[in-house]
Amino acid sequence: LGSKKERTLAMVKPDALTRIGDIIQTIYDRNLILTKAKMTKLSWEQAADFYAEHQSKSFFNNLLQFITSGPVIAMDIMGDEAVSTWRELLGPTDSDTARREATQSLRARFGTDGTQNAGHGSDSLASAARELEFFFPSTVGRGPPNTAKCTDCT
Ligand code: DGI
Repeated sequence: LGSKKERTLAMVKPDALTRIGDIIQTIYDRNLILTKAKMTKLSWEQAADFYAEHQSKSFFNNLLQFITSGPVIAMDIMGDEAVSTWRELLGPTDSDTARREATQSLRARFGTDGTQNAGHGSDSLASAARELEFFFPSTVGRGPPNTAKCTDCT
């Protein structure tokens, strides 16, 4: 009643990769459904594309250095207001700020600082669409269909 089913792109950054178990537990505890996951190491060019909106920022190089320093895990998560719910689970951008808050968050638990902050979440439905396509490109027109049916992942 009144709730909006959404999907969002969640990404576990290199500093929190070993905490993937706790992070997936947190997703399920909040009634979000993990429908796809992929571990990959981004090239510098891919990272610059993903974070293109920040290219003029002072922290852009540090951000790319960090995000390309090791593998990331991209996840397609679905549920009621998934975009804002996942960002709420992440907490404030700066992990140290997150640790000063009363409520626990993933960045408070697993982040390091303002750059190494454990995770990413799309900030709008439009960003989610773009970022989901970035990590999980539509297979239409890309060769033979995948015959492995997933009934509850679309
Ligand atoms: O959506 P968020 O990840 O919370 O934050 P954002 O989209 O404004 O910035 C993307 C990432 O860039 C963020 O997760 C960490 C990094 N970043 C943002 N603002 C700063 C920053 N890094 C540093 N060092 N300093 C900043 O002010």
